[in-house]
Amino acid sequence: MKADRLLIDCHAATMMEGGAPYGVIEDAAVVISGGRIAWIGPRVDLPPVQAETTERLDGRWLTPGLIDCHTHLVFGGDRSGEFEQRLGGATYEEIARAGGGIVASVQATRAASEDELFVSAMARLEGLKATGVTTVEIKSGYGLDLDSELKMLRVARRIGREGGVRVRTTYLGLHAVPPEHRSDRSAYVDKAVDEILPTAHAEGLVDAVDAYCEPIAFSREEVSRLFDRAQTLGLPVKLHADQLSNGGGAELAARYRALSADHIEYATEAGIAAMARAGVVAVLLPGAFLMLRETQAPPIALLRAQGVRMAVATDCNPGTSPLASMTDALNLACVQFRLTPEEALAGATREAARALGLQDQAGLLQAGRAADLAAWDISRPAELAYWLGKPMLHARWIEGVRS
Ligand code: DI6
Ligand code: FE
Repeated sequence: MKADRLLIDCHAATMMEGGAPYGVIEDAAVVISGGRIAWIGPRVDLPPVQAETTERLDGRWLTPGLIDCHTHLVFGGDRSGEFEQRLGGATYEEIARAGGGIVASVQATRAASEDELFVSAMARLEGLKATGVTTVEIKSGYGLDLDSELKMLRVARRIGREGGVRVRTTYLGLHAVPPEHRSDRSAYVDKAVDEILPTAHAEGLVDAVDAYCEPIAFSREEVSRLFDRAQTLGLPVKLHADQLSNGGGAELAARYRALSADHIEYATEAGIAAMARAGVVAVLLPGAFLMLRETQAPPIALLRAQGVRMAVATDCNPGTSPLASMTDALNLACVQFRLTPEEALAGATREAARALGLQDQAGLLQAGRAADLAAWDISRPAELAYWLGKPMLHARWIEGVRS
């Protein structure tokens, strides 16, 4: 077999289900050809290969490239002042209702140029890349008018072209009511549904549609209007659901066969059952849980019992989750939500791919998939969820190209 690249002298945590924990192959070999994994298995079974490059990894571990399936990576300004206010006793809801919160980021994002947004997002992206991320989802939602939402989404696409990661974009039009519509929220929903989403979609800027379903944000009825339009356009949906209170978000996500319902701290047993029936992935966001000092963890036992797939993401955003490390997110998911390190790593690979509709392309080390890989200086896969702040990454490959 002819190939571009052969990786040897390594162990692989393939994250394939049904076999060894983490889908481990000890003393593995990986053959890469045309940007895809052409062969992976124990080195003793390796067929004859003529590879242009052979790389010895000195006993390091390979995993699928990590996938951060929920971020708000593009935004102007920062909200460290609100962090200080919260430490002084103010709550997230109080700050939001007083015109701070998301709306503060909207003002800063509208004021920023496309280049400024690109540069500041790239600085945060470095933290994700340094922790093995090869695919990142990026939401809009800090623009909230046509030009600013398009601006955010164009920056996200540019990150996909120039940033050294695979990017999936999400239109998060129903994130907050923008200040100019405070007295007329239904006109804003109309605009998001009838004008902004169709325009952004026509420009090829939208891979999925999201909304923030919460009493401080949008109601189920408002979200349904947006999701109906997304379905008409053939776009998959996701939902910020049941984070701060139970609002039936999990059921709503299930009704629309959403790719994912994210947060879900307050989802009920009925909501989880509906997600299970509809195949909705639960995206767990332990950074927001930490920063808001929440006390009610997502119903992990119910998710396991119902067989709901669990992904883990950073939710990197200026208000509730200034987290730019994917391995730290794994640790927080284990410590706060009691995921096992294997569940957490699956949540940042196989299940995160599913939460983005990429389950046939990424998220596993398997022949036929994109050669998106990470090599790590660790002695066991669980170390990825164990350390906080320790650099462990040796190299990343996207479609077989080392970076
Ligand atoms: N994701 C969000 O979009 C909101 N919370 C969350 O976890 C609000 C983010 C913000 O405050 O800017
Ligand atoms: Fe979010």
